[in-house]
Amino acid sequence: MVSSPFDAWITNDDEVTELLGQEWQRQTTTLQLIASENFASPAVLAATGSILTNKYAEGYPGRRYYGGNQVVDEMEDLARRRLTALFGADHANVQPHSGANANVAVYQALLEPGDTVLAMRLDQGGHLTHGSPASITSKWWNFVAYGVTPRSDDPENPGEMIDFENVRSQALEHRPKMIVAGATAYSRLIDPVPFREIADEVGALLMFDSAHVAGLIAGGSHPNPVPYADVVAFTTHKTLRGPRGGAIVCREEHAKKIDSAVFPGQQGGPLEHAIAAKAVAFKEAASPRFSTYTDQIVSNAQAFSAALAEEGFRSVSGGTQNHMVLLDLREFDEELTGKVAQEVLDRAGITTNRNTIPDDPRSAFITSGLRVGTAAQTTAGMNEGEFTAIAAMMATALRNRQDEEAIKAVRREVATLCSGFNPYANFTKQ
Ligand code: DSN
Repeated sequence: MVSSPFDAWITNDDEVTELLGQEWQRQTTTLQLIASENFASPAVLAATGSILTNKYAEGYPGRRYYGGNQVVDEMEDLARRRLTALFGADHANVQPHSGANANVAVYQALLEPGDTVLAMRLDQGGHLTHGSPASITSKWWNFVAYGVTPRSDDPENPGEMIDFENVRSQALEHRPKMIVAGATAYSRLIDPVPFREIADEVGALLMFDSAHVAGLIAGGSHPNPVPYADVVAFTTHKTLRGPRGGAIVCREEHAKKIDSAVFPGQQGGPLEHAIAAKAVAFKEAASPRFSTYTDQIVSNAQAFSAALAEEGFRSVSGGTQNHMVLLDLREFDEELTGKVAQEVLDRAGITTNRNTIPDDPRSAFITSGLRVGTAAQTTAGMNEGEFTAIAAMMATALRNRQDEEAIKAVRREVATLCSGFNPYANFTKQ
């Protein structure tokens, strides 16, 4: 049986213990480069696994539909206070179970069915809940899209960045009730100011989906959209390094509508164990050490992008200003798809995800792109030197993808590297 620090707690279920052991081994002996993942602290893990999972607490602090919520009320208030302080917001809702739930709750709170919303198209870097035809959001609301500028060979202006002329012209043409800023596959800093200006010009609300960059904002590495946006929605588990979940902060004028949309509009009982873990994460993110961490995430991503370029990979938009690099694999190898690259790298112990790139000729299931991120391995203590080495390992595995021995050799190199950077080195058996 493969062992993990949870063995002492799960004494009655060998199958679950074994699978947890295997996942423990996977996470600590291979490289986690998925841009939306991170390693939560042992304190966050412990709060997530706490007895608060036992408690029903439909409603909000002081207005619950069940008894016995004195402690839970204090816990949720603590999480809300920490979150409003972290971002300088008027109001916080910490109940969304996920980022998608948070986004849909914002739409439900501030829009009527059929209202027009302007957001970034999924294949340009947006998210499913920004009106993708596959998402319920496109059925309830009338989404129109903006995208990125065309690619250019000018190194001073490489293109593939948010096209604010397109945002403005779409806004003037469609007069949306809401504009959504924010992306999931976009490696550039998103400035909230031009979004606010365009929203004001057409009388639209501004929602900022900061799921990917919430941690970078908390650490001060990216600008805070809270002074500019009506609402900011995000996940708590990406760069923010908390438990899996969502949260919303908003201006006081929207507080009541946002709360009603989350509960009872979208959800039933809140996950108070996750809320306790969010409180832990918000405290961690408020510490000066967290700013050092988020600056290091960005610096690592920039070193990673440069080292990948040396290996012949092209970064979409020519580089990065956040925690991710979106690779156009065609430059490295015209035949290599994102799907194959992800599978080969999995075998080499390097976990990534395939991703469409702007104007991708291949489908979302195959793709010409690969998305990599630095947040998790930066948590584990890796710096620019390690990311430069990882770029070389990726290139070796992908160049030799028909050669199983070469891939195994990279996997051994990965294991050696990971052995010096275990994110849970001090998290021993209870
Ligand atoms: N799954 C998230 C991501 O990977 O970006 C978006 O929902």
